[in-house]
Amino acid sequence: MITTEQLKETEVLKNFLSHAPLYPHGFVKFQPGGCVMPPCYEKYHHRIQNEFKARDDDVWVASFPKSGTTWTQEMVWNIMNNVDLETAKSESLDIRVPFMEISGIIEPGLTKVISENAKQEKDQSDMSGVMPLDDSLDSVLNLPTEKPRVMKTHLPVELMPQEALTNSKIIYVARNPRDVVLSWYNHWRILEGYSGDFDGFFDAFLEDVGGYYSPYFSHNIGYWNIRERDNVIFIFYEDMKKDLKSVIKKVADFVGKELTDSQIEILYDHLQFDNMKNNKAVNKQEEIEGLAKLTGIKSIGDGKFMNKGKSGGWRSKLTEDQISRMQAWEQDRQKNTDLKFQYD
Ligand code: PPS
Repeated sequence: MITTEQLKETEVLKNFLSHAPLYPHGFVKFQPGGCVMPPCYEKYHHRIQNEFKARDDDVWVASFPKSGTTWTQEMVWNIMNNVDLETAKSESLDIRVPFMEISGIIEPGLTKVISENAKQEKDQSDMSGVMPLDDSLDSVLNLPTEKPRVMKTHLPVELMPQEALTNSKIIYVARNPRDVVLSWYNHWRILEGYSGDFDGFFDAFLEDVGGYYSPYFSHNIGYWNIRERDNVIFIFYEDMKKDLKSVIKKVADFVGKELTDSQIEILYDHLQFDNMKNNKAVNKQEEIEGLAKLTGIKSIGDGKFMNKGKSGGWRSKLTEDQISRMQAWEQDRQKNTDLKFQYD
């Protein structure tokens, strides 16, 4: 049974929310687990619990945001679909691998603005890249039954449909928190119109209230603790950077697909950062532009969704003080786990 709890109104939280125009009602904590979400999520949570039914062959890509989800989605969809690059390049990833709960984290007022503006949009092509926002759960429920569904979620284990955690294949991708916080800040600037500076955002991240799906560590540790189940695999962004072919093989093996050497070569090339950055089926450029048009929220800064695509960027971006605060935070949050990250 899920309950919600108010967050402590600290200066750090107030500062964060004062720069987050899409969340006028702030955030609450969902218990058990303590996941930070907008209050409107509660209703969607119940819908997911009641309406979602796992299918025998379901496959999930799960993660804390900014951990390499899109990269993993594209890898997994291609593994599941015989490296069908023709479809992969022509159909948006958001349609092929829908994000189950996205509608639930959009405030109802904004959903209304989005759908009214969408109705007024005469040129339907402007909408082509936008993910199904008005009812993302439906887009998952309506995926054809002829082939396995591949779905995206950022839900922590406590909020996932429990039968999915036991019956479905789950590929969890994790990335070190120092690069995640930088990528997350860029995300909030370009997608949420976040107008605050990085320092305040960083403080909120360390206080475990830096945006929905926080806290970072309990999210990662929740999946880490179930990684030995036969239906779960835990992979790292940094390993994908270092040796993508091995990760492709490992994941293919996990989902029971055999790829030829030539398919692995083709997929490896397709998944390179520059190729994904220039591929409009996955780079989210149309989504960001479409969303800005529909919500009236403007991106701040000139960041891109496919922004840097590197490991270790934190070394030149975080101050010495931020690095030592982050290390202390990591040590504290990792006291009772053997989960370790790679930082370069
Ligand atoms: S989201 O919004 O949570 O789904 O974002 P997510 O996809 O998890 O993370 C986005 C970051 O992943 C980087 N990315 C890649 N890195 C390397 N190679 C490839 N092919 C690739 N594709 C996506 C993307 O650039 C974001 O990281 P940053 O550091 O912001 O560049």
